[in-house]
Amino acid sequence: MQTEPTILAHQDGAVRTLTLNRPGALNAFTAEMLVQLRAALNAAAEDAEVRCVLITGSGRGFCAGQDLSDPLVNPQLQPGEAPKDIAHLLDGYYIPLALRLRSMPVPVVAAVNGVAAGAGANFALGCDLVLAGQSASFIQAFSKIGLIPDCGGTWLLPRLVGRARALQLALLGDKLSATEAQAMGLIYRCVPDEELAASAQALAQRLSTLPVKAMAETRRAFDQAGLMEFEQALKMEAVMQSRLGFAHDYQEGAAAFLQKRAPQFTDR
Ligand code: T3D
Repeated sequence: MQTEPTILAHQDGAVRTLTLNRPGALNAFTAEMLVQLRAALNAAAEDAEVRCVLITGSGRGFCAGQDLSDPLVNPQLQPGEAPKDIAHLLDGYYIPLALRLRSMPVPVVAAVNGVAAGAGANFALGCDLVLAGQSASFIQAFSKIGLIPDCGGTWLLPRLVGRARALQLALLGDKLSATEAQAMGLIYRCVPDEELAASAQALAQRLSTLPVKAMAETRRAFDQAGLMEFEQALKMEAVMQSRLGFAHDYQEGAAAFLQKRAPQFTDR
């Protein structure tokens, strides 16, 4: 077992950076790592000092998805041994992780520094803004091992790039470069490798100064509106807007505009 933490946490101002830290296996997820990652996200969510989370990988990869040698999934069965039910892995680890990520009270930026494959790709795509270094890539590796996209892939991919391209990515499982991912609308932006860390940090610092409560509500509204009729979405917007209208950040934002000064947002 790895002695170093599989997730490193670092605070810089109001930004909490979480680094996936199993570089020898391209940061592939083990059960222990999935637990540590969820705990780190929980800790960030509960810490009032954190106004943005930044997730990246150590070494040359972002995350190669599920660690296929992890005893939790290892399909190299001994004679007479029954196959493991993948549902335990998804119910116990990936679903709580994906739900935690998607309900963070602050914006989450992914800085994809290398290959993001399988659940590693879909974990990155579940973040709010995805930046990638030019040499990074995205692979829906599931079809190559006889599985479907998980960690939210079936929901995220068609919404991000449309059904035709989602099927192309999922069925062929080809490596998509960061440049192609940006052109396809799968990610926010591709930047030169040497600029990734600084660009991601600058973006996260900028987000941390903005009204983060409204951002988390925007994510929630987008996720819910996709399942609604237009009129329902309008009504949902009115309910959320009403709540935000009573909050400090709106009062502060509007007052600061009228007083021609910089706003100080504090809601979370
Ligand atoms: O039961 C279930 O599995 C359910 C869970 C599903 C969720 C999923 O995420 S399914 C998808 C799982 N991921 C994959 O299938 C990706 C497997 N990895 C690759 O295809 C390649 O490694 C990459 C395309 C990502 C990168 O290729 P490359 O050539 O840059 O690196 P490499 O040499 O293949 O890998 C470097 C090391 O990382 C290597 O170890 P070694 O030989 O140096 O000791 C390799 O074995 C290890 N590694 C990479 N991916 C994984 C991994 N070890 C365990 N699991 C991995 N997923």
